[in-house]
Amino acid sequence: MECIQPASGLTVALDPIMRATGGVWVAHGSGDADRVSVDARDHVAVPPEEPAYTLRRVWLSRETEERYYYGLANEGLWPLCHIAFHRPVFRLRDWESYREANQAFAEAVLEEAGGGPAFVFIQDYHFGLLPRILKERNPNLSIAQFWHIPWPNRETFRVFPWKEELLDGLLGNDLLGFHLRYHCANFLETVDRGLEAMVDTEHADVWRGGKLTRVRPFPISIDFERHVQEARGVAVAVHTEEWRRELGGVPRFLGIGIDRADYTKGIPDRLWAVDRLLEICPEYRGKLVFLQVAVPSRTRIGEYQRLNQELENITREINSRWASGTWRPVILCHRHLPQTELMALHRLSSFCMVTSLHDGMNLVAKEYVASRTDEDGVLVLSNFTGAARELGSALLVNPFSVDEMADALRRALTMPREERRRRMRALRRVVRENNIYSWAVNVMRAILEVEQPFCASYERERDTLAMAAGL
Ligand code: GDG
Repeated sequence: MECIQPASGLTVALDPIMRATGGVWVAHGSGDADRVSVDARDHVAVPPEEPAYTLRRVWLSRETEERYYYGLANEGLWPLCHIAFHRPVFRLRDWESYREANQAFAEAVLEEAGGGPAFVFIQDYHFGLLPRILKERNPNLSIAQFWHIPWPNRETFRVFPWKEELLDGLLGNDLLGFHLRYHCANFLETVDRGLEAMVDTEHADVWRGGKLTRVRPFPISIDFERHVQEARGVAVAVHTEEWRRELGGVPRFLGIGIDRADYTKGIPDRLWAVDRLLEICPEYRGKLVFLQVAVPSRTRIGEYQRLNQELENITREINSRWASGTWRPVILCHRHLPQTELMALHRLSSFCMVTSLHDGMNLVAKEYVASRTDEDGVLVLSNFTGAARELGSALLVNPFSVDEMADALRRALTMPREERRRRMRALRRVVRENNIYSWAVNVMRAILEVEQPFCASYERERDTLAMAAGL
């Protein structure tokens, strides 16, 4: 039995919070060893080597998982919210499974809360109906939800067939968080036009049926200090040597991209930008290698299988165009690598490309910056990531323009050391100061502001987090 951390921004962000506060994380048991690892109450303590919190497993049938998770959430809401030029797919059967799955999670949460007051923090777009169900069954719960992906403008959202039910579900929350103020504004406008509710745009509050929901931005982040410590550790040094060998000595210029293989991450255009660079700057031929880690994700969905095939084809085409001797400009890696190995790649590279077509935040950008304790390396970052709002010292690009990206690569490769240092310092300062603990403290503070009689019960968690955040 092996315990692995999935390649998912949500789990990477939330795990340190759970470690710091303890508590129960209610989660689907989708791994093939999950059933044998739980006790009679479907609990398992994690991480196995040093348990810090409890996972409460919820079991879904294969069909519910297929329809609720792959269907409604990932073929419907995911493309809808990313406005990614992929037509979202809406099937009534998927929506019914989404309802069912939200109900199943509600039962588990209500059981864990045991009828009393508790703080429930719901993660993501898979649980749009859960807050309302919880609030109705146990009004003593304080409920916050964080939506990890963008909220589109109301015009785009209008095509969602069950919008009223979904919006009403979300307004069961006491607090609803998005990464950006812009996403909050989109949500408020969607509610204002789509539902009977009073929207106070100035305070970003919504009243529906006498109940208040606060809507606030909380730009998510990473555990900066832990990341820095690990990046300086032995495991990373070992992986660095391994990669040096694998690459046959580090190429003169190494560029990297690290993503879940997802069509919102803009990987094809990024590879074409490398191709364009080789075309316009012959001096990099034979010297530049671009390594793309594309971890397979949601491969039961056709669109994702097609993307993997497309990446293979583009890589083959670019390599056959430019190959000479043993040199190939693009390496495509489909393996799931441990975080320490990703850190080694961060540290070996001259630049990192994060070119999502649309992304709620993007943690890879923040991880890259955290790994660069040498204050070197250049981050090329899409304007359409939440991260771009904070990381203005990166080279910001339009990910839809291959030429603009190629030009940014040229700038990255010719940037003087002093400028690289100045930019990287500024970037590191931002991520250090706004780490995952300050994110969680801000969420806790906001929920404490919503008047509740039993807030004192989780002031302790807020204080633990504030200490971890260095506040
Ligand atoms: C959603 C939103 C938002 C990648 N390859 C491997 C691996 N990864 C890790 C990265 C990073 C995480 O996966 C990906 O996080 P992102 O934030 O880039 O993207 P999503 O998964 O789409 O996350 C996003 C996030 O939620 C948090 O709110 O930022 O906008 O879409 O940590 O390093 N990890 C390992 N092996 C890999 O091969 N271990």
